[in-house]
Amino acid sequence: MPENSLNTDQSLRHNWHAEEVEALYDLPFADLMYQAQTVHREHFDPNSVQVSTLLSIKTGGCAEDCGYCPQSAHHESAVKAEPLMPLDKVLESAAAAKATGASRFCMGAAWRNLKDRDLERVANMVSGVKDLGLETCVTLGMLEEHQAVRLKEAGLDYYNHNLDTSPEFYGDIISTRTYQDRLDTLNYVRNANIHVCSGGIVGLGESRRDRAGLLISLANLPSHPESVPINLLVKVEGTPLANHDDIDQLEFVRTIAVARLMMPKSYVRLSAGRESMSDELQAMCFLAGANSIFYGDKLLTTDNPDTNHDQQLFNRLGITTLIGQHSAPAQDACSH
Ligand code: SAM
Ligand code: DTB
Ligand code: SF4
Repeated sequence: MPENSLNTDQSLRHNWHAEEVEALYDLPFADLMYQAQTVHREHFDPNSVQVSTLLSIKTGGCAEDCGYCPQSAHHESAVKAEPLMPLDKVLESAAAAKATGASRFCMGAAWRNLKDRDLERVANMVSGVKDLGLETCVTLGMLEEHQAVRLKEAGLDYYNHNLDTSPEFYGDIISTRTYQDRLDTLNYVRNANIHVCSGGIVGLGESRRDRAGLLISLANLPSHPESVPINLLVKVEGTPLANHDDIDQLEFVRTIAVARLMMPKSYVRLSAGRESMSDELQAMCFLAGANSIFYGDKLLTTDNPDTNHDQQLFNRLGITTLIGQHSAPAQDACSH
């Protein structure tokens, strides 16, 4: 498949149902890992991981009430609201990311939705980052159709917008926008020929059925997202979920493995939460089929493992990062 082609392979399944996905989850751990690793090797180099760098271009003060998020104005976290970052600062940061070898630069804004008054400023950021020779990604909340078209025209490669959890559990976590709102945004992004990055969070207090439900919602989209971030809840003081019980770590690995099996050609990103994971748990996630991470000391507002540590881990595991080059899957998976 040529560089930048979209993930529309019709041989991929879009008709998953709950019982069969739960049956995958129920497999003995070794069998699940074996299946996931086998499928992973059919489509990707198992020793290669794609890395993206994140920058918060508009921090805090968000109108949404997402229960996990330190940037929501509804919660009393230590994050303070800041205005949209000026273009020169964004480009400075992108140039620094490029110098450390990042291939994709992801800009995140704590917005409920993109306002037309900010559209041109963000479009200029996208064009500026693109001109530096980086792949571009933004996550700005809900989009309207014309905004997706404008961002594509500015040079946007990826739009991140997560479904977060199952449709059934969603209302326990977010009340200020609906699941359908999120699906509408993904549809506009796809129609504008922008690569879709969409995943969710594990550890919100959801059941296994909900985790399966999230993966079904993602896999049963008309095309699989090219990139599927699986976040482990980062518990932040002041958010409603700050004192939640930890999820069983093997259940997290199972979720990565099931995502790999259901969306075999998508990049599965071991996303937020790595700071609280041991090297061994991360290694198990890579074995289960995760092949992308965020690289850099910070996510949006919370800590990420430092880059030296990540580099050492990759060295210990014999993993090549796709830093400084476009990722090239082993066979015919869509290119990133
Ligand atoms: N405001 C935009 C939105 O919600 O689409 C973009 C930024 S938002 C921070 C992007 C994603 O980060 C969320 O959808 C959620 O999945 C993830 N996220 C936010 N806070 C998190 C936390 N504490 N732990 C894990 N993931 C988190
Ligand atoms: C995604 O799924 N995870 C990233 C990215 N997309 C934008 C964000 C994680 C945020 C974790 C909490 C924080 O740092 O504020
Ligand atoms: Fe706002 Fe996004 Fe945080 Fe929800 S996840 S509160 S939309 S920044």
